[in-house]
Amino acid sequence: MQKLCVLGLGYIGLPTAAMLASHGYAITGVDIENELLLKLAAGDIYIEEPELDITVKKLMAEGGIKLSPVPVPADAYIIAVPTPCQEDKSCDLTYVLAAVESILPVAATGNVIIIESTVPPHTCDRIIKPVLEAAGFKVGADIHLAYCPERVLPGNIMQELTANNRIIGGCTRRCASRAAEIFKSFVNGQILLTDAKTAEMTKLLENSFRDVNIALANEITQICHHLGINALEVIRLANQHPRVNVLDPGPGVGGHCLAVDPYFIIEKAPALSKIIAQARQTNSGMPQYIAGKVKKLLNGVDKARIAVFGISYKGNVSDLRESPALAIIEDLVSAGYRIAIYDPYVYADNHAADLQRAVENADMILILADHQEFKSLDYDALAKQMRTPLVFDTKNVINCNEYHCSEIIIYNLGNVYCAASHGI
Ligand code: SAJ
Repeated sequence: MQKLCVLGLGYIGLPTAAMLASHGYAITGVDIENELLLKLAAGDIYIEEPELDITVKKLMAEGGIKLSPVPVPADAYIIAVPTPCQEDKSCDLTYVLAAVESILPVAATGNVIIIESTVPPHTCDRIIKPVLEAAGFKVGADIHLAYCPERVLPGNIMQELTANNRIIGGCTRRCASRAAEIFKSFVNGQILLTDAKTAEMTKLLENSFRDVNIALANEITQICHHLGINALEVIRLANQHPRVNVLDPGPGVGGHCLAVDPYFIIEKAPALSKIIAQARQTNSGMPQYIAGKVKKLLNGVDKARIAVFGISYKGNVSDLRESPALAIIEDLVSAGYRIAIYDPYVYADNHAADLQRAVENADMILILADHQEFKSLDYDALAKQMRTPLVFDTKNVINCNEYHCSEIIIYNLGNVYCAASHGI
């Protein structure tokens, strides 16, 4: 049985390790966080993903995944460690390089080393390959290096790990084909071979495209508000065109992907990355825009109390990384508003009690994440417990048509009826 080390047991590494162990590989999961290894060994699966919990627990019980703080001799190594943004928004490769260095003592001729972490273009060719060659290996001859970006959607990782097409970018064609052999064991989608720098750039383009599209939606929404036009209706109708697909406006763009990856292109070509940089600026400005709308809506309400519904970076996940909700809350707290938070994914204790406590005497329900639960709440019933029956729905989860004859006043990001008649 082929032995494989997965370095980095986070949102991508742990599901990948579980998937490979379920498809016939002898897996050793490696992580520098001893705390995390202890949690895993105790069956505490710290990542909420459908099917992940059951799969990992079963594999741990059967010895399908062994754990180690350092890499062990194996046939292949997959590196899925964080690549955070530094202060200047450039990519921090510290963890990736530390992972590569940690493999060197056990690396052997014929090994395959696969980078899954999102990295700037030319990282494999110009930064990782020299480290391996300085250790005496000839990349493409006696060791193989490839870049294989993941494109799974948090909240649906286990399903997308097998279904999605996969890009395999090798430092040489042989590197790509050696890495492809591993992914063919579980990927039902197409396996698309290319070179490493193309694969690195492709991954960044995928997320930059999505970030630019969302920025267009956010910009159109601000323009429509200014012109008294319902932005959501404009986007809905525009998307009826066979070749138009404008995404949804929102309170901003969070997560460790779209909010970070475009900067890895900008750092390599700042003078040329104009649209990409502007999109980042537009999306990063949305929390301030939303906070400004909240203040307008609550103008004149003394010591206003706001019930924030949803603080994770997107609906139906508990991940808070780069969440725009946190920036909005910080702005409102520093402006003197009293904030109560209700997020069934982040604070999974007593939902009913938390919900009541949040809305009691509130002057606004501010929806900042599109959690499934928020789509079916009875806002009329909640309004009866509020001091001011007001909802600002920045994720457009509420069907306003259901509340036309009720007491509650609902704004969403495009609804000009609310915007114009109440001057937001
Ligand atoms: N968002 C909007 N409007 C939209 C869609 C999303 O404001 O129409 C916001 C979300 O609320 C969230 C942020 O953007 O704050 C990112 O959400 P997302 O739906 O793009 O999901 P991510 O960031 O969790 O996953 C993305 C995906 N990339 C693409 O769809 C191109 C996923 O496939 C990647 O694997 C992942 O980034 C990654 O890890 O790179």
